[in-house]
Amino acid sequence: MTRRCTLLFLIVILTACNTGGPGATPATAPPSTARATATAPTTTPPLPAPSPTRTAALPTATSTPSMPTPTQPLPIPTAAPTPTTAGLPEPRRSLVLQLLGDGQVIAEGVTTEELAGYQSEVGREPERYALRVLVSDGSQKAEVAVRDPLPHALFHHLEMAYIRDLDGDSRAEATVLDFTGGAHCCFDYHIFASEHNGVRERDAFTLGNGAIERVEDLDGDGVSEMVAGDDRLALVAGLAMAATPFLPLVLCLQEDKTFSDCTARFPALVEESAAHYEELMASPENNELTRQAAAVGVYAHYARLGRPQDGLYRIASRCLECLRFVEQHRDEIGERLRESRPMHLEASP
Ligand SMILES: [Ca+2]
Ligand SMILES: [Ca+2]
Repeated sequence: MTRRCTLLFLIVILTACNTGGPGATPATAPPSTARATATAPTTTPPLPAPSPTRTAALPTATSTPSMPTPTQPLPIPTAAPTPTTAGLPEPRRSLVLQLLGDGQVIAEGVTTEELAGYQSEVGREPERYALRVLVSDGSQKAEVAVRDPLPHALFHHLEMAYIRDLDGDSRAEATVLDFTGGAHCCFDYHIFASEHNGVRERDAFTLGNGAIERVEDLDGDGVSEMVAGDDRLALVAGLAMAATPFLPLVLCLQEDKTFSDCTARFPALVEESAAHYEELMASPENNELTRQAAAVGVYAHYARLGRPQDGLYRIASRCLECLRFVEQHRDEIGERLRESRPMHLEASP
């Protein structure tokens, strides 16, 4: 009875093998070579991939630039770039400068340097021409109001200075620099954000001779600050422009999404900058003018922190002649310190 059962069982198995029935494949484990070929496509795509693409690319060999592109991108997607683009779709921001003649776009570029060829023509009949500066996020555009009229505006230098998140929502804003040179020197900034209703200008300000040096979250609250140069002491006390001490200026985002001076919240940064001027002031190798200018810097830094006496004490202990100079111009320095930065410009409509 049991022998007949075993025989029947064997017959069933044999017929299953011959017909290649559904139970056959999982039951009979594939030979090691077969397993290797079967698993190859899933486990080792990077290995066989380069050679097939190389041969596949051969027919298009006439277009030589396409050759390196298909072979190179293969390893790249497995690296860092893919996860970053997998997040929120980040707008593709760019700057577009259009020169209009009688209302029509006659030239387009990214910088005024690219439109330089039209300067003399525009200079002859400026009223016929207009410069349109646009910030694009890939789908929407907004206009940047350039302060100077033509033909002077063609001598500006416009660039996308920063594409950084300025309000902590993980989406970058575009900070456009309009370096005006000439009449209203020099560093104008326009900040644009992509919002539900298009690209909007959030703030526009000028820093005079001071530029934004970096964008960084100084206090770790998740929102970046802008660290700029503060030129409020330019030519103070009869000092030459080159000798003018620059103060640090920190700009913080306000509730209304504009930026305002919050330097006093970062005393360490101000003291670090003051130390630089203190060194210049104390060094006997420097001439009298340099030391006096540096002393103005030392005083102004501490005055900005609400501790003018600290500044005077430091000057007195390292350069007594400098103290006399600062005392002599203290009112004028004080007046400059009461100025406000940044100077806001009228935002674009
Ligand atoms: Ca943002
Ligand atoms: Ca911050």
